[in-house]
Amino acid sequence: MKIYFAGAIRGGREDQKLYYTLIDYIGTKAEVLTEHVGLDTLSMVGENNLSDHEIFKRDVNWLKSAQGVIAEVTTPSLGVGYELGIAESMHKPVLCLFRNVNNMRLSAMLQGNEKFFCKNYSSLKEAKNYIDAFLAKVSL
Ligand code: 6IA
Repeated sequence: MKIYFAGAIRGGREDQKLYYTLIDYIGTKAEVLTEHVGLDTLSMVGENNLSDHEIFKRDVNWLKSAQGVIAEVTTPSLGVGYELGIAESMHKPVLCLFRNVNNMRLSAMLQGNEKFFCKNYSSLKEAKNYIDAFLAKVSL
């Protein structure tokens, strides 16, 4: 099963270590197409061996080939929001994971979309449980 993991890059790399941990976990159960999102070598500037247009085309093709999308959406990112819109138009199942921090709330455009599985979590264990439930649904 192929999973597209989405997380902020130019939106901010504060949660990079968390992305790495989640990707590592998902990778024990599925193929993660976008492992680079969790790498500490990918800065806010991003990959420099590909043009923005090449990255866009590659990511849209990966979205096409994925069975599902898992996004860590705590750090707001235009790119992640756009990817989720594309995923919806492709009828892909989408899990949005939002960390409970400082009474922040997830955008209504994600939280209010009944086609998305949006989950708030406070611990890694909780996030992993949501991932397990999502992967079980996607693999049916
Ligand atoms: O707006 P953001 O940069 O935060 O968007 C992040 C999302 O877009 C991630 O989920 C990625 O899948 C995708 N994405 C954005 N930029 C890149 C990238 N390099 N490499 C791979 N995926 C990306 C950044 C640009 C580089 C040529 C300098």
